[in-house]
Amino acid sequence: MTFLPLPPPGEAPLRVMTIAGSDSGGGAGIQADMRTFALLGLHGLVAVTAVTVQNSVGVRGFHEMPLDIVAGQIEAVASDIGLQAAKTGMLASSAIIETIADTWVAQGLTAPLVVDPVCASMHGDPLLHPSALDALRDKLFPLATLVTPNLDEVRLLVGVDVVDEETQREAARKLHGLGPRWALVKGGHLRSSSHSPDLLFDGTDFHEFDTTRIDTGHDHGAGDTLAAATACALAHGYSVPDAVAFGKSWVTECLRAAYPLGHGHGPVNALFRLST
Ligand code: PXL
Repeated sequence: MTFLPLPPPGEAPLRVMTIAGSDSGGGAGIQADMRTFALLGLHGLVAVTAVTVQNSVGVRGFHEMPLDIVAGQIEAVASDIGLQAAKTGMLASSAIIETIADTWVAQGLTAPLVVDPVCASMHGDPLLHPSALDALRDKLFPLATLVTPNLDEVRLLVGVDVVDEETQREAARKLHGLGPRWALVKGGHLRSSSHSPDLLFDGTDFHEFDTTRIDTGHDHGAGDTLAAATACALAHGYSVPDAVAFGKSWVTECLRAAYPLGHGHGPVNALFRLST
């Protein structure tokens, strides 16, 4: 694959912010985002929303950050360092989502924003209070350049059970109707398929991204990594379809290089970049 251009040493790289939760196992969340940012040559900025207590087997619990700390992290870096793109991951509660949306608007931020509407871990452990779905749809989606739900999140957000191409298109239309400029319905959880077809929609045109499924039990952090790499490409000025194509090829290589860890699911592996 081709990577993104690297900044010359001594010159400030483009900045991309993750607004997300910490994963103590280091596989997903902020830790995955920062790995992808760094290995693609961007400078990562962070607003921590929650600290999870988890390992490769599951999420044991999490602690939410106070709202002023969530807002303060965004304000501090936006007003000083500046950012060319951002992505959200685990947001935990409606109050945190509202705080992020209000801060984004108050700071006058116009950078591309990728919203990965994380609802649960791959083990099925909740990472978002069910009561927060309204805030996600009503407050954050209208600010998003791109939303990237998986099929479980699609069901929760727009009530569509994606089982084939037609229902995937219906889901994309409904998601787009909630206000983001683009909606990506990820097909990676269509386990019956030998392909991983993702569908991107801007209200007019559908774009399909079809790659062969990488069959690995070690795909912890895959969604985060796709959204993070897509945000990096958007920071570089890529169009949304080109940025998604880039993000998809990045996560595919990370999946190919995934490794086992602990007794459960290992993470996707952005470190593959160090050996290419
Ligand atoms: O992969 C989604 C995700 C995002 N953020 C955090 C997580 C997970 C999955 O476990 O723990 C913090």
